[in-house]
Amino acid sequence: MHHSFAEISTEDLKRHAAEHAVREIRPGMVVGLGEGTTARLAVRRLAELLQRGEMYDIVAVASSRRLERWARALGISTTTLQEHPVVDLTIDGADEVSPALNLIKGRGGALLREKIVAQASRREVIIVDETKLSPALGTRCPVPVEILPFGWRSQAAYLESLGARINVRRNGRGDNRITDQGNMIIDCDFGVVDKPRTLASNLDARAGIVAHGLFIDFVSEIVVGTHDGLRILAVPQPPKASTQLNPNTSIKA
Ligand code: A5P
Repeated sequence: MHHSFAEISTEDLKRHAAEHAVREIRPGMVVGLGEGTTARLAVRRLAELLQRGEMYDIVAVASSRRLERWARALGISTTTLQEHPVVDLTIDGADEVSPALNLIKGRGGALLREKIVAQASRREVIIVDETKLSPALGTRCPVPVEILPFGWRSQAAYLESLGARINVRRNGRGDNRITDQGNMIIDCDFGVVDKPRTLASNLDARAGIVAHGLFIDFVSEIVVGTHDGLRILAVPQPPKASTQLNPNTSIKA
């Protein structure tokens, strides 16, 4: 069926990207699943294919407890990284995508598990609609930072010293949002992040900061739903941050 451009909603753009990514799943795979409305469209699609018998013999690693429950309810067999430490293909969303194909993630609050799953994945396929593309990280959204509740005000001060305007994330009841790990999230508005690698290493180096939403060198492929059709942005080199056990060697997965 032909749609005029005006009829295509953001939801449709997300769905096109999600369906494209799901086509890359093969029987026998361990599949990583991310949080967010776009990634959930992929989960729903995968469940449909399984139900119809058009897909079989896959197990999924979910990157949040809530998502795991939901995937199981849809009939997807779930597993853990304990049982399957290497994931064949992960499909996840993103909040912002830079021209270098680096990401900000974590609006859904699952950034740490999403990063652990991405790091364990042979391929990390990111699905977004075109509104997520930005000229530089930090243009569209703040950088979520997951911190241990212990001494959190000292992390808040550290984040401010790096130039962030901070916002402790709260839930609907106005309480601090608590992650699956029992930690807090501080949304950090750094403005446009000129040096994402430097910022990432400053955050990685700080005890008490458990994770941050800058995903640098994690991506294999980005599927973008646009009004002109799908755009596939592929990373020529395999991502450095994933599946290598020793970053100083180049182990082939
Ligand atoms: C989840 O923690 C995030 O990293 C998501 O990938 C992000 O929030 C994308 O969500 P939407 O697909 O709903 O925009």
